[in-house]
Amino acid sequence: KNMNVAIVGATGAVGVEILSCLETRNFPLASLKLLASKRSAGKQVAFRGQTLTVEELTPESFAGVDLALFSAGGDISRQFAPIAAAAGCVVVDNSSAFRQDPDVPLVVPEINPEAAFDHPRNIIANPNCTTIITLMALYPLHLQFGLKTVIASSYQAVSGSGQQGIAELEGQVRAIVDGHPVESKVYPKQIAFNLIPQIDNFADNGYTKEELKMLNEGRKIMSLPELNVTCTCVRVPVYRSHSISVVAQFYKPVDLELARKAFDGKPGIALMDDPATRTWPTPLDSTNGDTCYVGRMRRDLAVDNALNLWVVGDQVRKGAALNAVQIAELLASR
Ligand code: A2P
Ligand code: 11C
Repeated sequence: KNMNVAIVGATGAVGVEILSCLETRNFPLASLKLLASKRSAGKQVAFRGQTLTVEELTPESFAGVDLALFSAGGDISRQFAPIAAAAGCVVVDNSSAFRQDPDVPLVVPEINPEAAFDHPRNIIANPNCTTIITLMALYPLHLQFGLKTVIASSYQAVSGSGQQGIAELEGQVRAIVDGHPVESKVYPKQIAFNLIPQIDNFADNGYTKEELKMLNEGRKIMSLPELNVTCTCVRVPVYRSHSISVVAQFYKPVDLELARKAFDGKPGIALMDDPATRTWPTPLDSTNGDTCYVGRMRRDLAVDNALNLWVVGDQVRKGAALNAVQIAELLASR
């Protein structure tokens, strides 16, 4: 059925991409409301040949709205998602605020679509971007061999920090090339021509919260409570698309040909893997696209029953906006 939809954080990096996904995928809309902070109220945005005006988010914003796609950060979600839900609106929330709530499903449509329909709090959580992209590659292999342990390092683009992350990288590159002093506001150190081995805050065990999302969200999405995950998340001076280097250990013996075939016909994920022709995916290959790519797949030499692989995906798209819109499409289909 056609739905009355609101985007909360419509002017942000993810919000703009949600708008684009709704447009290009021909989402069945009855109406669309764009919500952001007071700063953006009155801003005009083109959509399907019409002009929409951004409105300030208030507790009254959700009257008559069936579905709200939230992407304005955890604080806004914590404050406004329950208000929207109480108004009878189903929330698809991009923040980490509700992901571990047992009454909030955490959904990747290619993996656990049925979970989207069991949402007692009227809130559905969209997983962390690095987790979504990694699982897009690991889930087909899990179905084949049974996933036991994941050892990963991520290479995460600055757009994961929103528009301000993009602006900081661009500003620093310009400053350095022009010989001006570098200013860091978003990141604790210079990101241009550098790497930062901390994403999100530290937990007590020395891991960052971003790293623990891969563990906790991976277990919940794939219903694998025993899954072992260890991860180091690194910010890299790339505008867009996250990359993940993964060693995945399985219960069953792995076979490389079977592993390659595991991706045949699977939506949203494709092999880009041919050493003979130097074929492997880079962040630029997935940027602005819907598909995640796997390359460099090989039997791991150090870990038993394991595959070593390289995954890339557009984290603004499949890692956030597209996944949220796919969840919305599931809801609209019933
Ligand atoms: P605004 O553009 O008006 O600041 P990003 O992740 O790219 O930084 O974007 C964050 C999004 O969240 C933007 O759309 C931003 O709107 C929105 N946002 C930030 N603070 C608020 C707020 N207090 N109320 C509503 N929306 C907000
Ligand atoms: C980043 N992955 O690249 C983060 C942004 O839990 O969804 C999104 C954080 C999250 O900084």
